Amino acid sequence: MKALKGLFLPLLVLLTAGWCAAAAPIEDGSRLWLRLDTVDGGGSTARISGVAGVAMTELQTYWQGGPVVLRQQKGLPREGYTIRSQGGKTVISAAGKVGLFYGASHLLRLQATGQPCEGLDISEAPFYDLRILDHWDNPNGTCERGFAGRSIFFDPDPARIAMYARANASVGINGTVLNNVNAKPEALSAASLEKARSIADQLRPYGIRVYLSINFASPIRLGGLKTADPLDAGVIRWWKAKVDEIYRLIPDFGGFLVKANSEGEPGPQDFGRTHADGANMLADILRPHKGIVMWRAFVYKPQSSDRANQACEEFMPLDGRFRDNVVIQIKNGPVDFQPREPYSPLFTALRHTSAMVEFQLTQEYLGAANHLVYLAPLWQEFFSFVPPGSLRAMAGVANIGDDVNWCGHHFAQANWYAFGRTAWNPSLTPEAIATEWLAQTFDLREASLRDPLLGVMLDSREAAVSYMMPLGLHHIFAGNHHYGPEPWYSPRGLRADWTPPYYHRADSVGLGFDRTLKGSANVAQYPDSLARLYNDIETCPENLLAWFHHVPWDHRMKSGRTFWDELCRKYDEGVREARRFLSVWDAMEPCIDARRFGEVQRKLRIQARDAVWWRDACLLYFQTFSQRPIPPDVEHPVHNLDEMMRFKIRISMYENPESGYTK
Ligand code: BDP
Repeated sequence: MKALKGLFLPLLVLLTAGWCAAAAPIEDGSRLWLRLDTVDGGGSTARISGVAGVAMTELQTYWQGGPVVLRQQKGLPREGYTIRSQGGKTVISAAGKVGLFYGASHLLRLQATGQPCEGLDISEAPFYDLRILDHWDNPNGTCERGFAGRSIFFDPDPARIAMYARANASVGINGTVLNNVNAKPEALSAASLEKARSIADQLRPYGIRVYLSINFASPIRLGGLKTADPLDAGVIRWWKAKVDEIYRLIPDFGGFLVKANSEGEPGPQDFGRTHADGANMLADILRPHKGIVMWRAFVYKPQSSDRANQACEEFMPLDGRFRDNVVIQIKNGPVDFQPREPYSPLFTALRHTSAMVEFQLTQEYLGAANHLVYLAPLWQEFFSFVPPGSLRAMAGVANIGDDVNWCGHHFAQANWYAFGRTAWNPSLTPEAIATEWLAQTFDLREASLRDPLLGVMLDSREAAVSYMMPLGLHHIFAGNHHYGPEPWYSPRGLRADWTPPYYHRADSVGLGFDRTLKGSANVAQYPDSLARLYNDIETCPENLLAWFHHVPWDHRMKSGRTFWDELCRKYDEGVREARRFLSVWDAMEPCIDARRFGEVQRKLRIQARDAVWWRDACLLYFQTFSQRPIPPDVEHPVHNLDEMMRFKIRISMYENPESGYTK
């Protein structure tokens, strides 16, 4: 079926390409999905009436239709809105100005996606109160795991910040953490706070609140105190003064994000206290200002038990001991933003503590800004295990930088867009969101033109899993920068859990991490029905097999093939998919403006080459353990293992690799 798709869809696009708008003007992607032409101001002023503010400006600038009335109305949900067609007018009502902007954005989206703008009777309210982007931006302007240039907050350009605000609000994002979770104490210096104030002032009209990541040792490293013990009176006084200072500058400041006792960052445990002691101290100080604490559960120690077990081990004894303005921020999976992980069992284990999910939009483990990977299907998979209603909020690690097109890859913008839309309404399907995005971003409204590309987006995450780490494999990335395969990476002296062999455990018997009751017992952290399912190699979903089991090379898969043969086939399938994506895109050339077409094509070529690199490196390396041939119907490696092992990309965690393996 896939092969057929590969053959016919590009052909279909070619045949229908005649319907594309004639040679679209060059675009650089800087307008994101907000590409409506501006209308001439004069006539529109009269057409848009009612409450003045950003909603009115937005409509005056972009709305092409008939009269719109903006109305403030009590009794509607805080950020919700209604849109009704009444007597030849469109009436947008909301409790406040932000709701009006959301309503205006909805109306403009209908226009931009070519949907009817008459006979409207729409009523919307966000699913989550908090829909927040976490920027991993450093005081020196670099972005940790950022692949789209430098921080937009470093030397903020007001026009750029205004566009950032509009873009976020257009999809309902209402919070932003300005700095890296690996926070420097100077994030709270007077100069940084002044900068945060200025950004907060620019974001406020669009309903976006500002938050900061803090370094738990700030009282020592910034305040000159001897301790940062959360129960120490002097420390509490220091934090209180700091919080008061922040709220004097930013009266609607949202609160703190805290990475504590994790990967070398300081935390309450350094002073013999618990995560709850640390979080509650801050929460009590923030409470009078209505601020919150997002306390991360991303904790693991070297040389102790299975890394996947550790968040539950640390946080379950504290369940119910956190203040109600503390939310535990948990990565979707128990290890670290891998192409596929089961959900983190902490979500279903916590009973008396608020939790929020942290997704990663920036593609640290998904080909950086070089690979097209649409993430909404990954989020949907997560929500099929963790009901959206069991969470208090949704956070996404931003993929935004000062690159002209914001995200490095034009299609990475779709992940920013989809994040906002999903946080607004988690029941929107990945397909519906991508359809909206393609119509707005590339003017692809015609199903025959859009659908092949929509298919690429929807299949892209599974393809990346296939060419990188299928069947439950995980964390076999190159060291440090995490771009490309290095399943053999194991420098002497490095903590084991920072090396791929810790995760894949390849040996002559098989491949994968035994997390069953006979192994690390990670399965026991899941609800009983799932624990049983995962514990048994015969019932464990095959896409998580090597996550939960050390799978014998000759284990029979549902297809009847051995595990080794299936692994080879999956890797190869991923390569074929990546090539198909390129051919679908190539056929779109008549429909896409030249600049964006060329830029995406260049990236898709890198992706297809990288897929081969992944397949060859992993299969050749694992073959040294399996000692089995690569099946004849699978494309054989074009590289050899020595070549692959010698190849190193030398980049830091702050840049996008120019290209992958090119030989
Ligand atoms: C890992 C990243 C690292 C982050 C860390 C975190 O490699 O750069 O600081 O997660 O989320 O994925 O704290």
